[in-house]
Amino acid sequence: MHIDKHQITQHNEQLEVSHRRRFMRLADELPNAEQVIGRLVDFEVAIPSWALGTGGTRFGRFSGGGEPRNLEEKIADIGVLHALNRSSGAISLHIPWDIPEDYAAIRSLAQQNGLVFDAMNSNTFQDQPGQTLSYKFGSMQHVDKAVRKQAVEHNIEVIKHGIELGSKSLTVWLADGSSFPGQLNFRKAFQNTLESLQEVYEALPGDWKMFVEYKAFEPNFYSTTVGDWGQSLLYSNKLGDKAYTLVDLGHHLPNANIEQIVALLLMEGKLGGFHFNDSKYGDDDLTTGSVKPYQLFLIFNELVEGMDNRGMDHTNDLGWMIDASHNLKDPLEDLLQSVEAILIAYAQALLVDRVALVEAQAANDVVRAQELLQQAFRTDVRPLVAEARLRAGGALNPLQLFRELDVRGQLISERGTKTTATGL
Ligand code: PSV
Ligand code: MN
Ligand code: MN
Repeated sequence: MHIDKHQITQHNEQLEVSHRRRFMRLADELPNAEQVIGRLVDFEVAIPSWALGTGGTRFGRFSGGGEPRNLEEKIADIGVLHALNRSSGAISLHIPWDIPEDYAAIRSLAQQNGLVFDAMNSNTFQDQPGQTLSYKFGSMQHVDKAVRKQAVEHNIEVIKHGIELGSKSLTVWLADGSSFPGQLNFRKAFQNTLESLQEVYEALPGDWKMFVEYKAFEPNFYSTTVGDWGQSLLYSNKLGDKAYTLVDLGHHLPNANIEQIVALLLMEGKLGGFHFNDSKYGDDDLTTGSVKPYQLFLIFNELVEGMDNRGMDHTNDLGWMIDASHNLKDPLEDLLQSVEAILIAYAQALLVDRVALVEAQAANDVVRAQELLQQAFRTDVRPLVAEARLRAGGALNPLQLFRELDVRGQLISERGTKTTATGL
């Protein structure tokens, strides 16, 4: 399955007149439309290899068919997304779900699809076939040094795959923790984990970053050894300059103020990576922006403010990735929706009148501060996002074109109905 340039051009020609009308009206009202469009054109968010198949729950999985059966097909799927929206030009792999057999062939396939390799993800939360020791009671925290060593070696292996593919970062998410009080000595679990992470850190190339991802609960339900941003920050501070905290939007306790967390991590120069999704309850991994779009905007508001304050490059200085997957929608349509929601929230954050906000804050003008944020949030920026996509060579309406071209139907005829993408 491949999308041709002329299919995109044809689609754009059909929509162009009404798009231009809406775009001109909006651009006319905004002081910085061109600047926002430039930022949107540059923005890229990585797609994880495991989001391309229908996600399951522990109660069942309902495959939609045409799912990618190997790494090559996963790259092809992300190629389709990127051709449509020009903002998904990176893939994040999970080892051992995506072990590349022929590096040169995989690299060249990615290149043909306009993709680079984003963060590599290790997996010590599942036992793999042929593995000697079990992670049932944790990996890097384990009471047995031999299990910890196995986990460290796996992570070093992942780095090696990443070097071959041109990746520049390793994301470590650990399921380590305990499910019952008394099961674990918290301090020893922390120390063991730190020591293991240090060994992995030693193997990190000079130009790589390590992202330490935290999560409040699940699969352990009493304690998690990298359970919140405080613990992640402790690890990354102790590890060194190449280690950063990774924020996954679904990994907090209910009502956590994620925008404040983001602001402080940026202030400390320790925010490294981001996993986008949305949730109502826990780590629901729903489509980004589908449940709490205002929160997503508030997070982007802090990201923009914090990155500008530190002179950071919006596109390259943080690792942006979607980490969502669920049971109901076509996974590719879902990802198109997530990317759109991310770009909308980003564009809205770029519209905030920062000078006026600083003045309102200095004057304790609470009402004015709120108005300024909501003025930006309530602006319908979709024509700006579409214009950026048009200028970058993408489709004015990626989801509509995806359906018009019957991409899923074509994938099903190529791959069949009984497909299971590798992953969770
Ligand atoms: C864990 O819930 C997580 O968010 C981590 O990023 C994993 O690597 C990913 O999901 C895939 O299971
Ligand atoms: Mn995640
Ligand atoms: Mn998660």
